[in-house]
Amino acid sequence: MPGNHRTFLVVFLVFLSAVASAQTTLPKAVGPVPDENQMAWHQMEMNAFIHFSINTFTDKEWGYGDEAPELFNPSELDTEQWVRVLKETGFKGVILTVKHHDGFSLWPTKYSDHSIANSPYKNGNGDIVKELSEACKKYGLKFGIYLSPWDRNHPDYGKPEYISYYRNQLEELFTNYGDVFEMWFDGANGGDGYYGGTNETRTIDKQTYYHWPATLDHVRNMQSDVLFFSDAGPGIRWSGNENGIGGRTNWNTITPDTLYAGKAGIGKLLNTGSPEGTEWIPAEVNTSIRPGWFYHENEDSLVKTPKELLDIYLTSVGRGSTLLLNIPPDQRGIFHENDVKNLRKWRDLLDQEFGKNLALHAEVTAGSHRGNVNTFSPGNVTDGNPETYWTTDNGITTGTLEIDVGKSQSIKYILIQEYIQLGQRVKEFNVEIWNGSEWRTVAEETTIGYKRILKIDPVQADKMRVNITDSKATPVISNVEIY
Ligand code: FUL
Repeated sequence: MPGNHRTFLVVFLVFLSAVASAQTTLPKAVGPVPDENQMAWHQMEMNAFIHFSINTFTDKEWGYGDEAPELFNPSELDTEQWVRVLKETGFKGVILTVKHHDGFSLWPTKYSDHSIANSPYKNGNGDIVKELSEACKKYGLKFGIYLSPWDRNHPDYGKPEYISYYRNQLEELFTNYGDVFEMWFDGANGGDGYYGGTNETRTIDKQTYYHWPATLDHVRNMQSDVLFFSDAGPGIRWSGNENGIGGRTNWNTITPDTLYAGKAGIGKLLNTGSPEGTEWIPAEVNTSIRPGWFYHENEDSLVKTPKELLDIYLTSVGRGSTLLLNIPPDQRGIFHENDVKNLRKWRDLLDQEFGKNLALHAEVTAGSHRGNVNTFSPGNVTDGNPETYWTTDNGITTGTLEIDVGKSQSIKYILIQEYIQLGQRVKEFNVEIWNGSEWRTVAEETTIGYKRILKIDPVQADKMRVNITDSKATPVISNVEIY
């Protein structure tokens, strides 16, 4: 063989082996990816919100800020009852309104008299932030806080001095009660209030008043793992409504530059996110088990039914979001019987609907898989291991997974997960079932994300196909379940 031919052959072989090894290496991440804390948050799936404060005793949703602390007097407060019920029904974390818009603090803050220290509860020696954070530790749930930026009691609200007050309160909360997994800032800010007896209307510039970047840095210096929720993040974004409805198209990415808490008209964008978003800021779906956020006796008959809660589960967790479900303790300081009953029945319903995964260890085939190596084989989506996945060669952005459940069975739900540690990719997919004689399309959807659960009209089938028809890059699917 002449020398130049030999050189060509060697170069060609090196080229071929480079192509082959590129296909057997892990796919590169595409776009923004979740950080470790966000990933842990995705895996929590369901957290509880607890609205409990002076409003519980005045029968209001928004206190004006002039309520006497003496009104706060729960007779049977038991944070362990809250946490036990939440644990039993599948919640992984709890976020408490430690101070709502009325300014009343549930812990004995040094910086204001408008707190539990001046209430009859435990003769002024109570601290509900402590009680709940300890109950969470005991039962293994994560603890989070909602500290309303708006304070209708504080005389300095609207002035620069209030920002120091707000930061001082954050210092107490982030240094005395252990780890805080999520910090919730709501968008309602400014308006009329008591404000130290002036009874006036105070407005603030929502974008600049709180000096958010510096305030968040201040918190990060105390606890670096905390995730900040607000309309636009930076850790977690709002889903744009309070009805429990995550986006049917739901990108975990969004470009936050011009977004801020309380900005009008951004609900739709927050609901769907954007495929080209520059940051990983997933949506949290917050809603209440009752019409209001706080307990009102006249809503005792309006607690959401187990079936309504299942629907909310499907439009939140089932759309790749984390659910934050509010359960407000009553004036006794415990969850009301009706709420507990419906939560438990909802849990039973979830266990019944998602009790047996028909796809677990089922046989799976795909048109192709990356590098033709086992590491990326289609069987990874039914192996019950969230760390393994099926993916394709670079440049291939479509693909079909065919799952054989062995015999004809009734199918009602299909659950699919992307391996989002490598970015969210799938833009469009559909599901077909084999009814014995032909393939029939039962769902046509857009995004998958951390988890997608599709409810279909129950059908008898023995085979199912998930067809990825468009993706930002090679699809990376870690899990498929069938119920
Ligand atoms: C809103 C507040 O105004 C409501 O009272 C409630 O706390 C809800 C979760 O956030 O912004």
